[in-house]
Amino acid sequence: MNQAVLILIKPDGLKKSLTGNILTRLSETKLEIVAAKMARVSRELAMEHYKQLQDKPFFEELVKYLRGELHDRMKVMALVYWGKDAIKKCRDLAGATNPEEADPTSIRGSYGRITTTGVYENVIHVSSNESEAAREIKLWFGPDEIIVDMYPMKEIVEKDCKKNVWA
Ligand code: DAT
Ligand code: MG
Repeated sequence: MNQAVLILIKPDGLKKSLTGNILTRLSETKLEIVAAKMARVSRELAMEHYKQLQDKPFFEELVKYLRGELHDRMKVMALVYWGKDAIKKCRDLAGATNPEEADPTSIRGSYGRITTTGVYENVIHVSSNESEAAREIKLWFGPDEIIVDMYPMKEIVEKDCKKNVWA
């Protein structure tokens, strides 16, 4: 069964110039990339993304980390990978949440670290299951940004909606 999974290259991954290395590692999965963009991360988006963890003592630092406040770049690279067992394949390559415990050949084991203030800088986010993937992908992408139809959508007509076009 084809699955979709959200991958975020987090601000530490971008700052360390790891985008190419990470995409190369992920290409080992032979999955298809069906959406990709650079995204600014508002505080609301970061809090919504990690809402399951809102009661954890590290939540505030985690939100700052995802926003890029710890790496002076307020952006992440967001991608959707699509294919058979996509979640397990990507999570196996990513490695354990704690980068010091992750298999050293995994992405997090190779490139992650725990800061002296206790932030797990683990380079990438990978959705943990199908329902989380659906929630996260709909949070980060609109239907027109994904090149396969994976979730139900509807057409709406927005009146007097302002948007930027090329001048
Ligand atoms: P994962 O990212 O492997 O799905 P998660 O969803 O449990 O792990 O946690 C989300 C992020 O929160 C994780 O990538 C890093 C951070 N985190 C988790 N546990 C932590 C801890 N004990 N201390 C600091 N940060 C933690
Ligand atoms: Mg998770």
